[in-house]
Amino acid sequence: MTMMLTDLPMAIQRSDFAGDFVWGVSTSSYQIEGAAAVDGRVPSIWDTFAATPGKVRDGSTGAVACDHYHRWEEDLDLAQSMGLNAYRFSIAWPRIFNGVDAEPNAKGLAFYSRLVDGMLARGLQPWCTLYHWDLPQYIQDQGGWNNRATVDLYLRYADVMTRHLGDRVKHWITHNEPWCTAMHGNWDGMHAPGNKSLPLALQVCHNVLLSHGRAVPLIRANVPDAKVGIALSLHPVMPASDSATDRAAVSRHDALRNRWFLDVLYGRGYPAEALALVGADAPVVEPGDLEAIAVPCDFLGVNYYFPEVVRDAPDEYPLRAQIVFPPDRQRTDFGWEVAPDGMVTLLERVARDYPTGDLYVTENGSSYDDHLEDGLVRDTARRDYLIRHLAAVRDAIAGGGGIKGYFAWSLLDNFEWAEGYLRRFGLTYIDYETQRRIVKQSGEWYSAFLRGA
Ligand code: IFM
Repeated sequence: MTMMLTDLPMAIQRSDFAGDFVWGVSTSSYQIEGAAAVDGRVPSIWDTFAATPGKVRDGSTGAVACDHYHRWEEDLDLAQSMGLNAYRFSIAWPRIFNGVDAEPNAKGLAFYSRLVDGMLARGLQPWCTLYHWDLPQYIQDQGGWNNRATVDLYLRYADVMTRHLGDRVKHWITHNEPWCTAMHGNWDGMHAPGNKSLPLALQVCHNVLLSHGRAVPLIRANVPDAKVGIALSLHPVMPASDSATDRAAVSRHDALRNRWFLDVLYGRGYPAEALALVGADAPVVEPGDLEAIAVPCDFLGVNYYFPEVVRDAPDEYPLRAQIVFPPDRQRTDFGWEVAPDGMVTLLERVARDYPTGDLYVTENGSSYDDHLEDGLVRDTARRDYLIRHLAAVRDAIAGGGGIKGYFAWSLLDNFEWAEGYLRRFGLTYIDYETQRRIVKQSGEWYSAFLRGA
């Protein structure tokens, strides 16, 4: 289905949003930094996973990626030239600690210090994610997130980073998309470390959420004026048909996909509906865990990409529900449905049902098969996706969702996990042969929008 330009809410402008609205882009360490063995960085689970034949579709790794570790000044210049006022990045834990009992690595700390100073010098508010999936391999070798001791290692890492950067970084995100850490990493095995066990995934999920809950007071103690939150990947869930069975399947799917995170973070414990479905596969929860996880935060980050459509599927364990892909939907080249209305539904629902404090869209973006032609990348579809989703944010604000900022995914094309370099999400094209950066038409549009042109 082709979107006509006339269907677009072209009238959208920056002045439709509050003057202090946060306009950013999101990035993550393993996806852009490269320099895998430089300045004392040790392997992460993604180095190991990507080096395993068959795990990443094009056989690639993040060893070089966008070489951002060496080209960060150029990349921050790009972000600044787009007219952004914020920049979301993550720290590579394997650059900071090279062993369980090691002292922090001064070169790793210095890199992030330079990066943050570079943001501030360019008028970019730093938004730091502590964990975006690149767990040090030596921690995985001791059980990774399935081992409760990893929570303590994470707290030590969070302590060091917030002491080191807290004088300049005020916005902290404990984890990016714990669903992916837990479920892709340990249930379907699509991500590192590649396990395939539901009980393992649920225990990992619990330990990750516990590490979040325990880290929040520690971050606040180190950075008194900190704003702390977590970024969840959430999906509105729609029924494949109007049948009562498909609608019941929606509730079951939503219980694990969304409420498993939202309910526990906001003090309701794990949803009874999901607990009944997973039965003995539920995680071990120790006394005090749920209270720790439900620590009040300053904001919630919502990463929105697409709705999930589900149907009743009695044979599917544990949810008796199955995701389907209706053929009549507009989709990106990655096959993800383009549904800005879903973002309105999702943001309004989260704001209505949970005491989240401020909401930020911490990721939103689209992957298309871009081509560099005559020095230009005419990614009209991504530009239109961006316009329509910004209009959706505006509509969700009008509908009562207290959304205070929007971060596009992503500044640069990058290593898209199990898809390697086959998927491009950037507002800027990367020519991986030369590492040349070319701002795409979508990036030019975002820039014009931000400048009020
Ligand atoms: O590239 C990822 C990112 O690391 C986490 N959120 C979704 C993006 C697109 O798949």
